[in-house]
Amino acid sequence: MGMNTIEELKERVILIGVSTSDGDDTEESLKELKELADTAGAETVGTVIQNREAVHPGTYIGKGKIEEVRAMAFGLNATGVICDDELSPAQLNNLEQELDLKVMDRTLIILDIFAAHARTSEGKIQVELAQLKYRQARLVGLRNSLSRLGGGIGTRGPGEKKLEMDRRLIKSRIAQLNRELAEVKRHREITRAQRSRSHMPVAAIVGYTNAGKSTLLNRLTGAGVLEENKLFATLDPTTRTLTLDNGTKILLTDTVGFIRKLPHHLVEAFKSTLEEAKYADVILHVVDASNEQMETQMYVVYDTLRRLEVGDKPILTLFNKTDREGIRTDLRDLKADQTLKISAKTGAGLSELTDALEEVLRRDKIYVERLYPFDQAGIIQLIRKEGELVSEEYTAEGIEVRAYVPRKIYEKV
Ligand SMILES: Nc1nc2c(ncn2[C@@H]2O[C@H](COP(=O)(O)OP(=O)(O)OP(=O)(O)O)[C@@H](O)[C@H]2O)c(=O)[nH]1
Ligand SMILES: [Mg+2]
Repeated sequence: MGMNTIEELKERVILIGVSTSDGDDTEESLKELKELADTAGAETVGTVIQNREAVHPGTYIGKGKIEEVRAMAFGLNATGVICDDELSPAQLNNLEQELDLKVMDRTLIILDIFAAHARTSEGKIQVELAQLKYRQARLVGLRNSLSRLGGGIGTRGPGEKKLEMDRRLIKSRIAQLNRELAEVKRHREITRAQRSRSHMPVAAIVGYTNAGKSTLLNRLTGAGVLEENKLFATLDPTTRTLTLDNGTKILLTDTVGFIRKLPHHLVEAFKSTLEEAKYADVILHVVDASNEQMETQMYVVYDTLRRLEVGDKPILTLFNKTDREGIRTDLRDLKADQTLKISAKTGAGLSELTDALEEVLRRDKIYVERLYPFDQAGIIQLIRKEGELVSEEYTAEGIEVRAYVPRKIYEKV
């Protein structure tokens, strides 16, 4: 037994959700919260759902339910509760006092997981910023709640080990992080500009967390990105080159997964990472087709893309994990330009995927058949660089070329 015994104690939590209408997704959302809690290292010992017209503005749940949770916590030896929505500062305070337990919310858990998974300096800045913004408004309630166990969820992060609870310090640290982030953003823009000068098309892999995005990138490019049956295994974008059968080189980017109720602090802080999709030529939307919540998850992905103002782009929806038993046969996505069934794990469907990518990227190109005199071989060089040379044949009259060329060089060829 070391000095850190208390910190290593597994937190025992009760999950609390409020259902505001029959048939809403509170139950599913709580299942997901359980996975989040698990990823954050807490053990779920109980679950409570309150049916209420709206969340209680002062205490999240009503008085009777608070009593129930208190008794339950006593019986189950719970150390804390996690509410399935982001608590207001007042709700956090009040509930902490009423329950006499560590009070956490969904946002705090997600922030904690992000904090544990950030690897790059950009990721770390983004997480710390989001954490501080969350803490800023909740100083009192958090201090009481988090001091109860002397560690654990909510106290992890790339920033100060000790909880930074001084308003002024938080403010100046936020300002400093914002400056660092602006710098990082500038770098990212330079990289993007370089990329677009290289004329390589970009495909962004997006999808709900745990859908198999990293597995797909690894399978296609051998990228070696961490793939794990955990939520938010990947936070930092990884980009790799993929050469399609027709010789086109494209950039594939894997990035942070989406989740329902993604805290707006995180959307704000992770904007430059999440926005990878905004600069892509095509979006690969990975869906876990074995998940019962597939439809909600797809909805959340499209909603997040909308929040990020990712405009109209070709979307290929990839129904993944089809190697599993009992996959539905009616897999559809009306928002996608095309859908495919794949297994990132076994590789099934991936050659169809690269074919589909070739086709999509060809779409804004024009097919040309031309005969060039031998002294115009330079044009063929240009086509090879910017477009897709299907064939070239040397004849007596010159070079016969068949190719797809981007609009912007059409005039020149
Ligand atoms: N059976 C099966 N499992 C898969 C397949 N693709 C991914 N998985 C598993 O699903 C889990 C999540 O995969 P990841 O690639 O880490 O998922 P992700 O979308 O990158 O998740 P985050 O980074 O957390 O957002 C891992 O345990 C994978 O092994 C598949 O085609 N079939
Ligand atoms: Mg991943």
